[in-house]
Amino acid sequence: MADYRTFTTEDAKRFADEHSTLFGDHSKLHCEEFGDGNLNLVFRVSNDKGTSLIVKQALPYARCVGESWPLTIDRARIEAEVLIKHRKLCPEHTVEVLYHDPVQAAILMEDLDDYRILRAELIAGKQFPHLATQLAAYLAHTLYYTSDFALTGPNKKQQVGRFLNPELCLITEDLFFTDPYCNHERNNVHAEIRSDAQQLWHDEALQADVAQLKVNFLSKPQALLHGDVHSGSIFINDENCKLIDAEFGFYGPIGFDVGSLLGNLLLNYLGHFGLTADADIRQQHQAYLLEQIQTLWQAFATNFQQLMSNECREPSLQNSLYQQRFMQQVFADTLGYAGCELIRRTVGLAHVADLEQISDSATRGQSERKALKLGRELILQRASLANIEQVIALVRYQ
Ligand code: SR1
Ligand code: MG
Repeated sequence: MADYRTFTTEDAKRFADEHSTLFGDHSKLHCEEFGDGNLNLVFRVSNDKGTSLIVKQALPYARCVGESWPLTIDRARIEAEVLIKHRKLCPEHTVEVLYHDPVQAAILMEDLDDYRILRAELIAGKQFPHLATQLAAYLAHTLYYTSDFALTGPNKKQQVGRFLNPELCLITEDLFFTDPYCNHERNNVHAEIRSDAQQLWHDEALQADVAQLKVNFLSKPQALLHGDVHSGSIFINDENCKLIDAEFGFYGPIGFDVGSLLGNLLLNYLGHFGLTADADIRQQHQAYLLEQIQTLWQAFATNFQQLMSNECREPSLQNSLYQQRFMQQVFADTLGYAGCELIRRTVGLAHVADLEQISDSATRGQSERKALKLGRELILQRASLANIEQVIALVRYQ
């Protein structure tokens, strides 16, 4: 930490120039800081010929709160190592890390300047036919090849140790599983839904199930997760999508990554009740989202099952009955974590634009109430919902 200094645009230019040959010898470089995320500085460094790279630097505190919330800069190492590992396992859908400096907590990576952020695109009502199949491939490959099905016991334990990530996990433990279920000062509850939020603080049955999901999160190191698969961590264009921002990565329950994504697609579905006034356009977009949700689970489960059947070298895990049970448990976890994501993005610290951009507060309140209700049902019914079709039916009923 002694030699760490917060980058200026000049530092970011120098860093990009020193660690890449892309710009050539005599390039005049430009740089802007454009990060609007919760935690880090993000610079775009470019030359006159239009070549550009991204420099991301972890600040020693959470940017969205300020220096009163200190945060380890080791998260940049975690992010770089998770992305490098995930890119080896799924190069098509993982951003490329070119260099990582652990002292400056800085990462040099490809600029996805011909991509856009998925959340903004979905809010605008854009549709991407291959979204679910591409994300299912990313999730199945990264999660399968870092699980007990693919790694030996000793290797897996070593990996778990490299990615403990206690400080960032604690953020998730608090923001996902604790704050929304009590009157916490970090929460952000709109006046319109105050009484709905209060019900969460006294809902013992729901809190018991959330406690179970939290314990799973704390103590089920199934695979190396991305750890923050929301639609702001996904860049997309008409052909492809790529995951960025893996600083919350750690060995945790597979359903956490799948469920976070599912939850974000549902938030967009519910947001469109207030974002899109024209009923035909809204229904068409919502039908697209439900189709993608169905495909996401089906393609993820098919990919993962095929990998288990064809590639598993661990004899006891080759048992097909065990594999079926495993997928059923991942499905239940997925639904539970999707439910938690719906609730924490509605009443917790970190909201999403899918709901925040609904301008009329009463209309926004209706979407938020639906998010709380659907989140609750997904959590409570996660073990009794037998398949994704039943989940879709539950969503349609909202
Ligand atoms: C203080 S960090 C708030 C949220 O932003 C990140 O992207 C994670 O989702 C985290 O929960
Ligand atoms: Mg992030």
